[in-house]
Amino acid sequence: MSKHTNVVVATLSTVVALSACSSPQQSSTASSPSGRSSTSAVADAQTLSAELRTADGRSVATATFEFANGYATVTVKTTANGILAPGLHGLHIHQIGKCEPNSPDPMGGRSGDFMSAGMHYQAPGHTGEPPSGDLSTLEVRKDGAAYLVTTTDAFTRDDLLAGSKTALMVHGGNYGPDAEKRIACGVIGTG
Ligand SMILES: [Cu+2]
Repeated sequence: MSKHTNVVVATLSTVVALSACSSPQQSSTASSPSGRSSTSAVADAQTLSAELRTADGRSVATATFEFANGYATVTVKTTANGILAPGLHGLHIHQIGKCEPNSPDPMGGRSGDFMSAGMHYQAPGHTGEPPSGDLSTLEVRKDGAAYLVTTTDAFTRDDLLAGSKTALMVHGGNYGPDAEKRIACGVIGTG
């Protein structure tokens, strides 16, 4: 005996999920921050930036820090290909806003490129690891380009501008001896 089999075609309602991940906010038209800042009238006043250069003065990347809603959105984008070596690079805010080639370590260590920027930045009252200024690793493509957007609430805008200011540093690598090298640096400021 052969049975007649009804083939039921289940109609799968195709839910087209238009990737619902929120896209990064456009930087140009920021909505008004939730009105606590009394001194600054424009949204741009909440943004800091840095231009990163190599020790021999080549411009290699720009960085912006947008402060809103209690955290910072950090964007790092290369402006020239072929300067940064492909691979992973440590990316940190260092404690002193200086980017000087062949400069002395303020702690008395060896001189070297960008050493006068000091150690990794720690926000007031923070002592633990990782330091407040440690950011996500910068991944550089084979063509030497990189683009990173990350977010942190480990410091405020005022923190980064206080005292001797701060600097954003790209290291030669993420592990091993290259991680010690400081290959691109930019003072973080309002410019
Ligand atoms: Cu560093």
